[in-house]
Amino acid sequence: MNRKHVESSYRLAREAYAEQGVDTEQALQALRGLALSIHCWQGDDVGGFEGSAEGTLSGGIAATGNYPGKARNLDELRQDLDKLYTLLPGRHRLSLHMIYGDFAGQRVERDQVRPEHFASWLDWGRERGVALDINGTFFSHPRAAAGFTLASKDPGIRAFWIEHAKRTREVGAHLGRTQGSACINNLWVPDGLKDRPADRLGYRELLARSLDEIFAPPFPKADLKDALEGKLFGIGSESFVVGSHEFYLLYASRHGQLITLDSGHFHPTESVADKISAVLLFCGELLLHISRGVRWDSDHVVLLDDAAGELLAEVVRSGGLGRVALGLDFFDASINRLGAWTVGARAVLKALLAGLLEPRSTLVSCEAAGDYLGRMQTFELARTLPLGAVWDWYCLEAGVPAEAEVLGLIREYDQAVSRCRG
Ligand code: RNT
Ligand code: ZN
Repeated sequence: MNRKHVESSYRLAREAYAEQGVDTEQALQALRGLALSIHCWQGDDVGGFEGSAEGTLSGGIAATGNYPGKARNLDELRQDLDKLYTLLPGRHRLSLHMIYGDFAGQRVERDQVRPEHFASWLDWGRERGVALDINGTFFSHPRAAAGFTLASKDPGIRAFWIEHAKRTREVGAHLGRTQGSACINNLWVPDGLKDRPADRLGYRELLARSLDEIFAPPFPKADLKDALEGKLFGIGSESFVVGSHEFYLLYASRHGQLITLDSGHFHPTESVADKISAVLLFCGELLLHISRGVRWDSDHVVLLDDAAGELLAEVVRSGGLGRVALGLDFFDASINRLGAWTVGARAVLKALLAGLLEPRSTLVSCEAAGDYLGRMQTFELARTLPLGAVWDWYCLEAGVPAEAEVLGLIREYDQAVSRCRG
């Protein structure tokens, strides 16, 4: 990539944006300060490294495809992550699941996981300036095989998962305290029914009771922030999900947790972007799981499409920068996994940049004046402004490859590393 060329394209782009009242330098400054929370589970198809035969994914989520080269252990996952971070401009967090602890070949039950199992992750993060987030793992386990965890009518199963959730909070608080940056603990459980339920209320009462127990121990918000992720349906829970969006939204707003909005967890015609301003008004903060559903909650790699564009632009428009945690949640096993990660994470950053470069004051003043044609045409004009030139410049300035260089680097890694894994 010719640096001179990128630089002169950027200079022209800067002028084009300036004509629309947009300061590209200010937008890039804002983007520089934003951290995504990269989901570790794209690297091994949500398998984790518990050292057991229970590695098959369950709980109504599925990673389809059998592209070679997935990470088979922590070292390989970290190797892939190191490469990934060289391909992303900016400094980004890493989101772990409890099944990614460093168990050193030992079988550690989910209700026994402790902060020390994440000591090597803390070292890893410290060396790289990467802060960690956490997720409880309430799936891919014999005690979740009946489809229920925290809302189970079996008291033994429920107690087991309540303990797991408590352990997850302990791990999260330890991570947050040690790294000096609050760890977000996201809780998602698959509980639900395939067919028409007879006792919705009963299950929801149980889930609420479990949450009350889980969140009873107080932790400083500076160490730990808890988030709750609802869902419309999953494979095997087509008719009823106990932890629906309304359930968690109300629970979270009443008890001070964050609501998690996963872009794949709503009806396909429902706008997740529209929810951001509403939630922020009353909750102050929220967590996104940025994903791309194709017909259903399919967790496809995020692309710079209309849905991602609207979602991330709404974060900017709603004053959500710094208040909306930007988690990623997709997993594609049909292509090189580093490639999936890179394309998806960069797409989110591009969507954020597009949001930051929106001719905001023109749009808002047109709207306020009832000039809806003006607003419409300004949105249209914004679409063809030279976003790519600003993005490439941002990447080069950050010391990472411009857009046209990405594919070659992933192919190189595919040949030199991924495909050698057998
Ligand atoms: C499942 C939820 C959940 C998971 C991850 C692996 O539908 O989206 O966030 O994808 O925890
Ligand atoms: Zn999610």
